[in-house]
Amino acid sequence: MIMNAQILNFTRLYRFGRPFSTGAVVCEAGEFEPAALPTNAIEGMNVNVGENSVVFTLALSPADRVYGLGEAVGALNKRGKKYRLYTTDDPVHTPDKENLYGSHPFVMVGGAVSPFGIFIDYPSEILFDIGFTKHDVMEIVIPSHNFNIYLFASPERTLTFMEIVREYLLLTGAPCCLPKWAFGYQQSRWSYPDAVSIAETAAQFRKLDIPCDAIYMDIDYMDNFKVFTIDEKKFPNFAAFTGTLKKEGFRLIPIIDPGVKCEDGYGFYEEGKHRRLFCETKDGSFFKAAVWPGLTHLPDFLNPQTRRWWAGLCRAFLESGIEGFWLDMNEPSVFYTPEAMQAVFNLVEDMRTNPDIPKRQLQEMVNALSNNRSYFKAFYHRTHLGDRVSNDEVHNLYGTLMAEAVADAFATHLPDKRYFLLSRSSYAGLHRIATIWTGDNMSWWEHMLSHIRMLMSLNMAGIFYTGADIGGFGCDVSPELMVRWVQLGVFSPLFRNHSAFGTRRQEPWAFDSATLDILRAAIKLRYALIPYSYSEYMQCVSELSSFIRPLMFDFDCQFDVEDQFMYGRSVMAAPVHEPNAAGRYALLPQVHWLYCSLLRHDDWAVSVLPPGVHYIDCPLERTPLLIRENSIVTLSEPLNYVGEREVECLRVVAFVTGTASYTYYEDDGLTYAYKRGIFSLIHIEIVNSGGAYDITIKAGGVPSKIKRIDFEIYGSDASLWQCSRELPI
Ligand code: MIG
Repeated sequence: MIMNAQILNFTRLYRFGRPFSTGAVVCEAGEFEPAALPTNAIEGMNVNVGENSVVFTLALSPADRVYGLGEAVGALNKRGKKYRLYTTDDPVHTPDKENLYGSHPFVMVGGAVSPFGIFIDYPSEILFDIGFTKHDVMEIVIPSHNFNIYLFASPERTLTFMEIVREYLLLTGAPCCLPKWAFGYQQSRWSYPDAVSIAETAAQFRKLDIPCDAIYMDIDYMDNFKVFTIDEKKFPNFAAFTGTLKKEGFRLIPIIDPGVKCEDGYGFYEEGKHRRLFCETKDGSFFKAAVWPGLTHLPDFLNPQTRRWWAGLCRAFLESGIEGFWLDMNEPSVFYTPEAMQAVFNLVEDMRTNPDIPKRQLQEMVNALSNNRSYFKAFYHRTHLGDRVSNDEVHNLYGTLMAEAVADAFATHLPDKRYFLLSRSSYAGLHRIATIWTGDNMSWWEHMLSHIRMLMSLNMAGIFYTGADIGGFGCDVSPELMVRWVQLGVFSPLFRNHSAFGTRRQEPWAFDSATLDILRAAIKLRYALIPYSYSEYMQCVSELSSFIRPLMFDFDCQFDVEDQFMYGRSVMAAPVHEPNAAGRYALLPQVHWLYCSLLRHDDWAVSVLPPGVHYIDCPLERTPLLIRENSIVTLSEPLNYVGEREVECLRVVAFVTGTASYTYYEDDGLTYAYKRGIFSLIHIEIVNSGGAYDITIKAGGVPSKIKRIDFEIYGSDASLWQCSRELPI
């Protein structure tokens, strides 16, 4: 049966069969009328109900663009590729890959057709063939008869892509607001295995005058990879250690993996077994999955009791001063099962006596060991009603449910504190409680471009604050790639340098001294921009409009620009992402732009560029940044870490040919007081009156800590005009 209902502003819900309730949607459809089975089309898409599937097809014209799908390998415009939405741990993101760690089944189509969006709320595999098999056809295959599909379309008027994103966020909820320190630089490595190496790393940052806010603890902090343990030999007094670091401005972010090691006497394993909180096989025994700890059981996060239990296990960390977690392997990732491994042993045994067995057979069998789909069909969850459902049927929810458990721990134990929660796997709706990074990229130039594209696509899916491993996770990074990536990182909300064990060290000081100086300058630029970044982020969340956007969303662009993006409303990033370049081409749409090439946060070379395609010079030691005509950017002196001291002087850099106005937002950055209206606003208006500038400043909300604003205003000929104003006025 299919029902449909008109909800929100321009959303239509079609319900096929009896969908599994995924939790992705926050808004209730309410009462709605059953409609006739659409034998032919929904909003121009053909609907084909097959025996085991429903297939939507849509003809694409050359001018149509397709955006969305959140985390995916490939172009921003999704045309020309196949995407399989089935969460998986794939550490090699080559262009042929169809799926990654997340599932965000939301796409928008527009160009020849008036823009519209589709969100398919279905927690298992969906195939999007977007002009791959047939160049001019998009085909969506849902191998089920039970799902919700939401269409965002208006018969009355032309929607913009941004309006469709906003409608999607009305439906799935506002992104959660991370603490302000999340906008600092973060250092990670697999691993800093003990307190000594973490303390040394922290000390290096301060000694070398490089700002940093967080250090990650990868899997080696645990006792034998047993989740919720801390190896006491490595961390003799964890709470005291956390406290000392926090005083120096560093937050520690430990990793949590889902698999619970099967080891007699290990309390959490015993308890989970006893309370039957682990996933089971068909016959009711606990499913065994090999991951880092060896054999483990997977917590059944679909079961609310498991989530409550898990939230309780987080408590000791929170009591030790932890304010953020990093959730890994929650697709879930399974290296192998004992049965699958046994089959390999059997084959090897057969090969001893039978030389005719081709070696390739063994090779293939070994390759198929990790994350084989058969595993996910072989274990079951318990729903809140007590029914059983195979993991495969709800596969894409596992990571989000794990994140929900951890988010609950924060909500329960630190109710007024904003937390930092970074998950690898995600499903639509995760953005309400957590965020993601884009997993195991490589130190490849190509993955800088991926990073840029995913920032934009993930922002469309509501994940405003996100990023990729800066410098690349796998492989060795060159100093030049590191520099360019950190310069991109200035505009990547999550600014985390992370790398895998066995790879070249990637800390800022791991290269030559010239590289260190450039990296330091770029990181300081990032910190100088935090007043703008944070103010923009908070306002974008409250307006439900993406923080990072492709140019095509804000301007008339004849074609897709995939390697530049708007970072908030005033700034465009055009990172250099190719080797041996001393600049790049940039498309500057519609208005004039102030091109700034920054040697340091306080050393800018500027020029005014008219609309068009320009080659912008940008030697290695400079970070490129563009300010939109009639826009304002707010900066401060870079601190060593967010909150080191009160920012009392705001620096305003503006490019004004007519009138520019900006609302600067500020709050405590740590609690939910802003939800109760405890924040301050400074409205700034600058009018270029030919030769001079008229500045108006108005305060709103609670009194701001800002005592002075220093203005640096550039006019149409790039000449600089400076002045200062004391506050309050
Ligand atoms: O199988 O914890 O994506 O960030 O450093 C690899 C070790 C497991 C994968 C994560 C990566 C992390 C690594 N993990």
